[in-house]
Amino acid sequence: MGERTLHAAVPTPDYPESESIMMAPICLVENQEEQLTVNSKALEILDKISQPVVVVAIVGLYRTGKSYLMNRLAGKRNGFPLGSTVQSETKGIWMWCVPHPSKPNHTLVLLDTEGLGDVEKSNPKNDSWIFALAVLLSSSFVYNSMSTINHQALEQLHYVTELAKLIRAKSCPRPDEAEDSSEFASFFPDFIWTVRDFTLELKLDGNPITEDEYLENALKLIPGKTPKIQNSNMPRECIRHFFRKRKCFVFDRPTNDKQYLNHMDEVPEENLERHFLMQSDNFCSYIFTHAKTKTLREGIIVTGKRLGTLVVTYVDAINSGAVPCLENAVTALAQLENPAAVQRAADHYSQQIAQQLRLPTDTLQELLDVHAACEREAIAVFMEHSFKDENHEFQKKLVDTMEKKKGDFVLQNEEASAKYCQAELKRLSEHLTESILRGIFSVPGGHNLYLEEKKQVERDYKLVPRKGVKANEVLQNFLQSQVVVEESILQSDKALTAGEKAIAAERAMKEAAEKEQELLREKQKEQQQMMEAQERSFQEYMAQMEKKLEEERENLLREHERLLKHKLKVQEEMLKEEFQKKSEQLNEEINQLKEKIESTKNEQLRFLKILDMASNIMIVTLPGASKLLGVGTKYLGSRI
Ligand SMILES: Nc1nc2c(ncn2[C@@H]2O[C@H](COP(=O)(O)OP(=O)(O)OP(=O)(O)O)[C@@H](O)[C@H]2O)c(=O)[nH]1
Ligand SMILES: [Mg+2]
Repeated sequence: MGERTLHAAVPTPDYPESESIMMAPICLVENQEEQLTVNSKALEILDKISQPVVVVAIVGLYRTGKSYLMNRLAGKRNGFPLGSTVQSETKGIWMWCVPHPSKPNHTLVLLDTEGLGDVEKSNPKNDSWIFALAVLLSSSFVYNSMSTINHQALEQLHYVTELAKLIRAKSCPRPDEAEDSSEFASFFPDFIWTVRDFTLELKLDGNPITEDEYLENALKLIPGKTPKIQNSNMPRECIRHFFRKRKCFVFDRPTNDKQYLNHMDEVPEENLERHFLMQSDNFCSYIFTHAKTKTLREGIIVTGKRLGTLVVTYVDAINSGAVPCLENAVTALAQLENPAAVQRAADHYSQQIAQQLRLPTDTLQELLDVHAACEREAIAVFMEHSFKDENHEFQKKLVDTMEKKKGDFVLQNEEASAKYCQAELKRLSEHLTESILRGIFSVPGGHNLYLEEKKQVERDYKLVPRKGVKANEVLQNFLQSQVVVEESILQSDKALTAGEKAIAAERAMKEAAEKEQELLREKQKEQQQMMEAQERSFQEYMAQMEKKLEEERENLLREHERLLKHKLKVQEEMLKEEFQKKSEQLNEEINQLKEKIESTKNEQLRFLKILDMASNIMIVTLPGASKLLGVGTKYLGSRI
C-alpha cells in the first residue's frame, strides 16, 4: 500500500479516550487478485469506536472526482489520494473515520470506493460487490457521475439492478411472501446523486427546476417496450423502489484550467470557481445535517465496532459464495454482542451493590431489597444492549449470574454477621468465662449468681447494634456451649434442694427448646423471603421483557408503515406516469404489507408465547417464583 498506509489512531486530548482519530484514510476492503479481504488494521480502528456512526459511501465511474469530494467532507485537501492520470486510482474500499462535525458523540465514517467500469481492470466482477457493499454499509449512499443524468449515466448504473440478486434482507424468505427485494427500502441508505461538471441549465420546459426535481425527472420511466428502453428503465425503477429518500446535487466544473483540474488537491481554494465552492459547501452541509446515523432494522444502531462486524460478515459471505444478508448480519452481531451485554449488566450490578451495601445488613430483607434495586438496573442494561436473543440463552445466563452473585452476597453477609457477633459476644462474656474459671460460682447460691451474669451478657448482647442475620444463631451456639458448665454449677450448688435443682434444670431445657424454635421460625422466614426475592426477580424480568417486546413491536410497526407509505407513493407515481400495469404489480406487495401491519398490531399471542418460553427457562434458576406463582402456563393463563 506504500505511502497510503495509515498514520492512524493517534489519540488527541480533545477526543474521547475510547475513540481514536485517524490522520489519514486506510484501506478497509482490499480488492486484490479477484479476492476481497478485510484489512485487519482498519478493523482494529473500528473496534475502538464505540460511538454511533454516520456512514457516507461514494460510488461511481472511475476518474470522476469521488475521492476529491470525500476529502472535502473530511474538511481536508489531502487524504484519499487522487490520481492525475486516466488510470483508476482508488482500489477496494477506503475508510476515513473523523469526529462528526455537527453531531456530538458521533463518528463520521467516509467510505471511498474503487471507480467502477475501468476497462483495464482484471476483474470487473468485484465492481458489483463493491457497489453492493457500499449500499449495505452506508447510511448515505452517494452516486457520483459526470456531466448530466442521461441515458448513458443511467445505463452505467446497472449495478443497482443487480442488487436483488446480490444481497438479501431475510436469510430464508417464506415462499408465500413477496420478493425479498421488496423490503430493501426499509433498510437501504438515503440515495444522493452528485453530478460533476454539470453543464446544463436546471430548466424543464423553460421553467426553472430544483436539482431534486431534475433527478426525479430523469428517473421517470420511458414509455415503450423495446429491450433498449426496458433496459434503461430498469435502473430507474430499482432506484425508485429501493431508495425511499433521494437527493441530487449538481456541481460546476471546478476550474477551466486543465493543469489545475489534474491536480485539484494542490489548487488553493481561491483559484476554484466560486460556484463550485458554493455547491461543494452546500453538499457538505447537507451531509453534516441530514446524513443519518446508520441503523439496521428495528432501530439497531450501528457503532464503529458493529460496522466492523458487518463488514466482516458481508465479505465472508461474498467469499464463501453465499449471499450477503442483513438478517444473518444482525444474528452475527447478536452472537458477539449478547455475551458482552450479560457482562455489562453483571458489572453494573456488582458496581452498584458494592456502593450501596454495607455488610452485615441488619436483616436478610435489607440485603434482598438492595439486591432487587441493583438487579432492576442490571436487567435494564441487559435489555438495552442485547438483541435477537431468540432462545433467551443470554437472558438465562444473566439470571444465573445474578442468582449466583446474590447467593455470594447472602453468604458474605452471614459470614460478616457471624464474625462480628462472635467477637462481640466474646467481649461481653469475658467476665463470665473468667468467673467460671476462677470458681466464682462454685459456692452455695452460685447457680443464681451464674444465671444473673449470663442474663446480663444476653441483655448487653441485645443492645449491640447491626449484629445482622446471625445474631440469634451465634447467641444460641454460645448458650449451648454453656449447658455443661451450667449443669455442673447447678448440681454443685449446695444452697438448692434436689427438687429445686430439678425445676431449674427443666426450666433451662424449656428455655433452650424455645430458643431453638425461635431460630427455626427465623430460618423459615428467611427461606420465605428468599423465595419472594426470586419471585420479585422473575416479575422484574418479565416486566422488562414485555416492555422491550412492545418497543420492538412499535419500531417494527413504524418500519412497516414507512415502507407502506413509500410503496403507495411509488404506486401513485407510476399511475400518474401512466404505467398502469406496473402500478398494479405493486398491489400484492402493498396488501401483504398491510396484512403484516395488522398482525404486528395484534401481537398479543406471539408475545405470550415468547414470555411463556422465557418464563419456563427462568424458573429453572428461580424456583422460588414457580413455588409462589405456580408459573409457566399459570402465569400466562392469568393474562389471557
Ligand atoms: N473535471 C473535474 N475533475 C475533477 C473534479 N474533481 C476532481 N477532479 C480531478 O479528477 C481527477 C480524478 O479525481 P479523483 O478524486 O481521484 O477521482 P476518483 O473518482 O476518485 O477516481 P478513481 O479513484 O480512479 O475512481 C483528479 O485529477 C482530480 O484533480 C471535478 O469536479 N471535475
Ligand atoms: Mg478515487
